[in-house]
Amino acid sequence: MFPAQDAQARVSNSAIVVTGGAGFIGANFVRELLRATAAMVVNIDKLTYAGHLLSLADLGNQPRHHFVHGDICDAAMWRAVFKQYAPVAIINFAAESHVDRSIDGQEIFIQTNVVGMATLLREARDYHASLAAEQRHSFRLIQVSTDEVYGSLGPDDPPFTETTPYAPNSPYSASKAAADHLARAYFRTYGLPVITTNCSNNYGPYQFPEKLVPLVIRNALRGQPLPLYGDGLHVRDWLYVQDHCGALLEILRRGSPGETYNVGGNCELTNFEMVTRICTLLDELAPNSAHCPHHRLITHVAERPGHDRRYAINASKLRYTLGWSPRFSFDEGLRMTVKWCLENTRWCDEVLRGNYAGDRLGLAAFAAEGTTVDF
Ligand code: TDX
Repeated sequence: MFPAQDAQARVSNSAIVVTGGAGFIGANFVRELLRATAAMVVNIDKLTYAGHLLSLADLGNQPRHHFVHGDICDAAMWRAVFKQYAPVAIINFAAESHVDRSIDGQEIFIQTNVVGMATLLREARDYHASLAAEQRHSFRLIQVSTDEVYGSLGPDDPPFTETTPYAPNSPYSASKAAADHLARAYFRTYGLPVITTNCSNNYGPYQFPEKLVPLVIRNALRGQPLPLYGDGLHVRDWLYVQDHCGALLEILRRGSPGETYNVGGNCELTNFEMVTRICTLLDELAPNSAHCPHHRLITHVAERPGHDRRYAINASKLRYTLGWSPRFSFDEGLRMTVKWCLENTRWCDEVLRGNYAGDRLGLAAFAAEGTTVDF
């Protein structure tokens, strides 16, 4: 545990770097930092298909938010950022994250998730070594990872803990596992104060509509099939994104270097149950939809290769050491998410107008016309 004033300095008026802050969880976390701290937020994002400035549009006049269009693989960029901002912490969300895309092609996953992390670690190590003792002591690098690195659970297995061995099954999760191992090695070898977090499936505002929840909402409103891979009985453990962000802030403030923390919602649902709940909410919140009852659109499609059967997170370490627990129930979180999607169809149209190349069932129509956004 570190002195309280160090933790305070990390989240007061100093600069905190967020990578991938134009993506789903990153954009939510940037807002959480701006809301809950006095820190300057330096948001580095490459703006790939999954990162969009529209997700940050309401922060346009916020003087504590600095956007840097950059790639975490770019060592020169890191040196310039360290020189200009002298950050007290880095939270790394920058990653390729969609399993289906990693099955179609691994290269960008290895590049961003592994080479990018290796570059960030090496540059952060050199920066950290250059700091005065006090700043060196309080600096943090948080690697935001996933429960998928632990592999797949059987129906009666206990949830993943921080000591569950890594057993990734997709090119995506293998690339995240590699990055997490590098992070661990940098703590052990160089004393870089890295903390790794492994979170379960998130849902909420600004999630790119290739993931299950926003994809189902969008397809349902358009009368398109709601694709369930295989038998639809795969289990995920769902957490509202703002609760994930709250956990990360707590870990940034009081987490111990070299530790890993599991983050989860203690909310296991089969994909079929999740999709059915979304359909029921849509029936209620969009009663004029021509496609009520929406559950009739559920369609079983081909299985995802290597599809993990079940994820479940044991988050008791975070609860007992840092006192974190989710604020939102699943019902509250899902209702807010469906409402947000109903009120933000323009955001959805617009982010899908990028170089989106999804070709699985229900995705081709995403290339449809959208509206022009003044940004
Ligand atoms: O069309 C679909 N049909 C379907 O049945 C899609 C897109 C998904 N699914 C299934 C696959 C999964 O069992 O729904 C479940 C959730 O799928 P995704 O939203 O693709 O998430 P998942 O594969 O579980 O991985 C997610 O959680 C962990 C994120 O994408 C990862 O980035 C995160 O690390």
